[in-house]
Amino acid sequence: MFTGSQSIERIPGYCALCVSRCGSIAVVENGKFVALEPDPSHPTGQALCAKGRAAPELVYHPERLLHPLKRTRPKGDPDPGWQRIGWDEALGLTAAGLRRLAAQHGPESVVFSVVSPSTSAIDDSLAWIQRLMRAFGSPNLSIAMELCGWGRTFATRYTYGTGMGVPGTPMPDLENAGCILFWGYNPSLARLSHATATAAAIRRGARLVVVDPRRTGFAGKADVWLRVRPGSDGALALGIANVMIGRGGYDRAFVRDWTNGPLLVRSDTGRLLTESDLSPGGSARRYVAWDAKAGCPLVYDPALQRYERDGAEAALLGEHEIATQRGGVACRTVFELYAQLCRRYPPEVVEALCGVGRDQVEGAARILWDARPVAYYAWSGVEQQSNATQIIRAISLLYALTGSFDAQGGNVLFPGVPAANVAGEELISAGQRARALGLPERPLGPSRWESVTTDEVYRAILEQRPHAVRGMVGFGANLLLAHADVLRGRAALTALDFYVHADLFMSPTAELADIVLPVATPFERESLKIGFDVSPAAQSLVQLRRPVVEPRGEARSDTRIVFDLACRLGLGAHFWEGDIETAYRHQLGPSGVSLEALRESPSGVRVPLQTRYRKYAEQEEGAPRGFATPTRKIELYSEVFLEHGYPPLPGHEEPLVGPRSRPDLAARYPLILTCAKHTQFCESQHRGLPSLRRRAPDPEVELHPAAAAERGVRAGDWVTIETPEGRIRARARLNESLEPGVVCGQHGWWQACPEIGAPAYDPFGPQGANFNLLIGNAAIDPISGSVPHRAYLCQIRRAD
Ligand SMILES: Nc1nc2c(c(=O)[nH]1)N[C@H]1C(S)=C(S)[C@@H](COP(=O)(O)OP(=O)(O)OC[C@H]3O[C@@H](n4cnc5c(=O)[nH]c(N)nc54)[C@H](O)[C@@H]3O)O[C@H]1N2
Ligand SMILES: Nc1nc2c(c(=O)[nH]1)N[C@H]1C(S)=C(S)[C@@H](COP(=O)(O)OP(=O)(O)OC[C@H]3O[C@@H](n4cnc5c(=O)[nH]c(N)nc54)[C@H](O)[C@@H]3O)O[C@H]1N2
Ligand code: SF4
Ligand SMILES: [Mo]
Repeated sequence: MFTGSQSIERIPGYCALCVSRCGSIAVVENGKFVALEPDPSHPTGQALCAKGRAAPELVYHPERLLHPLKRTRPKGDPDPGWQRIGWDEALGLTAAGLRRLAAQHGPESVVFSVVSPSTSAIDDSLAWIQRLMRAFGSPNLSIAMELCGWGRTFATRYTYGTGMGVPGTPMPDLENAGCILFWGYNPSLARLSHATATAAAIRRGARLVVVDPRRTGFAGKADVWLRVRPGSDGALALGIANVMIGRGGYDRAFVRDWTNGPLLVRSDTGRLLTESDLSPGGSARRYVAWDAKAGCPLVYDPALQRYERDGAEAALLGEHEIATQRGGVACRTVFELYAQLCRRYPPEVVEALCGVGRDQVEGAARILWDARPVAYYAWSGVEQQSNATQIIRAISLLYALTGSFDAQGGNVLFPGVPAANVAGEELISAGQRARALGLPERPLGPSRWESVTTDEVYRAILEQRPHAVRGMVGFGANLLLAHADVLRGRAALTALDFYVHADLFMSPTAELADIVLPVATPFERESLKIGFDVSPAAQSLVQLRRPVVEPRGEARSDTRIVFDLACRLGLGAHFWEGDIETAYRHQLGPSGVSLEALRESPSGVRVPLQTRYRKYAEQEEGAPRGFATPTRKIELYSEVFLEHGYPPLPGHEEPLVGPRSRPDLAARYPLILTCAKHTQFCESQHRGLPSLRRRAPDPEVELHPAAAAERGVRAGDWVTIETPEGRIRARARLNESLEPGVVCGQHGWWQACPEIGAPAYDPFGPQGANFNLLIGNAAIDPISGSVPHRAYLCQIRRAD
């Protein structure tokens, strides 16, 4: 549009800055990006948050990296001696460095460290980065999986055979839910598109249950808010399940037909009873239930998902002496064992363990049943725990009781627009996959899927265990702000032979690289998005996001960097010889949507999709599809866990750094420390954007007025937070809704905002505010390596 000599352009697209990916319109005046506005015609475009509205400040930020840089002075020197170089030299040096490491130490000696797609626009490029990593031959992706995605992506697979809540897996069907359950999840700040859908659901009468130690926005609106003691969530889930089972308020038919609840467990070995236990010719792959009608064992064949006798009635509860080939063995059904476990958590025990009133436990159990179907989402509150895996299992089992899995209004696998998978799983050999760092210690953990924990990376660099890591390719990821053991992390990154890092800003982590590459913001680069995850309507949208303005300086998209680097590494054949358009065409192939059509419709093209429910019951090759687990049922009981020495049922485990497990520490550090994301900023980013920093100038810690008064602390005072690991400073914010023994901090503070005179913070010392200096990597989840950023012990004092 031209008004006089002014040109105003309104460009549809979406804000890619976080997991919400809100539909938006960029306003460009005379070639300058001046504003980002919501696009209500987009399925995720109802609203934008302050971060999205600050997008122009991000694009034009004076400290953006604009040129490739080369270090000229040794690491550890206070002056890195950054020298500006051209892209050709930067990519050449990078390819040479990586090839040398691959030749001398194997490609597994290079870790690919990537910012989480939940906090950034790396979603644009993640599949291509994974493709590069696999084509290169490294199985070591460091992407904060142990803190952010383990529960949603992998831990739930041990129960449902699928992730829950990440792209390509079931999502809460908020539009149709009768009851919404948010467990350690605060979408009001974390995912705006979920927040608007939840607000709409509440308006039409959906019920809401929130489990959170803090009274978040939705906790304030909930029918039941369960103020759980940090890290005791497993006991709470078992306790709610106990009430549901005790009252018969659960979906008995679903549990009987679609979980492994009816299968018998041998009391002597803990194994599922098999047909081979019963008779010489019996199969070890067929299991045994109890036929309630006939009063005798009943063989179950997981391949056909059928019991041996039609019309038989598998009993859910019960204990039976079974005549095996080697004599009688007492057996109980899985569900009997689960119900017994739950009975150890009656409301009064839950009250004592979790700090949640009995009435509320009962109330939650009632709502989850009466107001079903239940749609749920669990996130950071339960991911960053030393008992994360079993908490997530306990919640998964509770959810199974509701029978809402893949039911309308439950958690539904929405259909997706067909597209080619380009993440390159086929490009890495099984031999290389087996070199993922964490596999020897945690064979069921993230490394099974080529995701490694940061602690594993630090150890492999510093101690060469289980093998040496000498190189790193960083696409964002601010490891030294995002992860525990900060000082060890700094030592590790300093010790790398070769580290290349692509970023928007020179973060404290980037500062330790040999080569730094400038990345374009999402508003300066094109990207293809196939489906927006949160609803069927959102899933049907394919959009080619246009760049709003040209990249500043020499900044390039991560995708461009990946394709160019691939060619330099001799991997061009896997990357369409560097031609991104052809790669997009390949990706879009199965969808039937052309790149031309997408260019013509910048608001996106909708591909009609039909949502089907309860797909587990659909017939496939003569049997119901079932679930992708060993028993083809939802696994309340996990034999896989048993085989690896972990409890097959998710009994409650105390947080490893907590008042109950470490009374010795609790005497000196009497407060329970948790943390939460910041409304104004994503993780360790955005502190330099004036409009955001003005609203939140200082790092804060929330504490109860009573805890504050006891320490002579008033609102706004600077305090120190101290743990056995370290000490930092923050400003006290009083919060009456907390349990008085719980405090809640913030992570990610390092960057200054000179425009408003707001300071930087030392990431490595006690005068700074790097929360993760407070957390160690010693006490972690044995299965996943998750680190307890959400349940630790600390002391707070007034700062002098
Ligand atoms: N504004 C903003 N949005 C973001 C991000 C951001 O940094 N800022 N980050 C993005 C990323 S990477 C992610 S992973 C998502 C995360 O999104 P969320 O998981 O919603 O993030 P949080 O607010 O950190 O944590 C959710 C809640 O967990 C609670 N909590 C703390 N300890 C416990 C506990 O022991 N048990 C339970 N049940 N709850 C607990 C906190 O009080 C908090 O309200 O958000 C994404 N979106
Ligand atoms: N105490 C505590 N620690 C936590 C958490 C917590 O809640 N509490 N949350 C954890 C979680 S859930 C996560 S996901 C991690 C997050 O940790 P990280 O994944 O490291 O995420 P950020 O700190 O948001 O950003 C890291 C860097 O990515 C850069 N960046 C942003 N966008 C892009 C892009 O498009 N391309 C490239 N190349 N770079 C980009 C930013 O400039 C920044 O320097 O932190 C974890 N650490
Ligand atoms: S919630 Fe905010 S930062 Fe995230 S995509 Fe939406 S507007 Fe962007
Ligand atoms: Mo995250």
